[in-house]
This record gives sequence, structure tokens and C-alpha cells, in this order.
Amino acid sequence: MEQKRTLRVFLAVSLLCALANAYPQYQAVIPNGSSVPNPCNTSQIAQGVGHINFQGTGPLNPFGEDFKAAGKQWTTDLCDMDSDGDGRSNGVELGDPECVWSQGETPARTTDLSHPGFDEATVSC
Ligand SMILES: [Ca+2]
Repeated sequence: MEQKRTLRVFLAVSLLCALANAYPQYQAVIPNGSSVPNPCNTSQIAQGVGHINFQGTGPLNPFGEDFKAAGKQWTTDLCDMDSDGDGRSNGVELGDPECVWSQGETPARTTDLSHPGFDEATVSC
């Protein structure tokens, strides 16, 4: 009896964790995908870079829409785009200014990152 209860609690917690981090596998598909600062609190990481909600759920932001249109892959075209219209390409924001990064590699830059889906100067938090 106690084991069934423990299993139920474990499954519920697992489901909540899965929902909170909707698609963490996409973090590995873009450069520095697990290190993009939350534009509303740069001491935190944006868990869902492609979503309006920084935790990674719900509607997509402009970068998420472009990522989806690119087949959910990091392409040269996606890298060159300026999804959030802040004057910096997605590649510059994510540390791949030359658009040469491939999955599994260390990006050219791993610091001074910014969010490709929100213009930090105008985002409302
Ligand atoms: Ca941009």
C-alpha cells in the first residue's frame, strides 16, 4: 500500500517536472541553449528560449516561431535572423556570431549572451 502511494507521488512529481521543462531537449539544439539569461532577471536562466513564458511553456515568442519554421534546427538562416528585432542576429545573441556552431560543440562565445526572442530594452516584465 505504502509503495503504491510512493509510486503515485513519484509519478505526479515527475509529470510536474516534465511540464515545467516542456522541451529541454531543444536547449541542446541551439548554441548556449541552457545558458540564455532571463531578460526579466538576468541572474536566472530562461528555461524555454522559444516561449513567451520563460519557464518554457505556452505560446512561442518570435524566436520560437522562427526556430519552428527552421525545422527545430540551428540553421545558418535562423542564425542570421534577428527574430526579436533588436538589431542583433540570433547568432550574435546566442554566442555564434559567425553561424558556424554545430550541436555538441562549444560556441564561439559563452558569455554576454542575450535572449533572441525578446528585445531586452523593451520587454515588459
Ligand atoms: Ca535579436
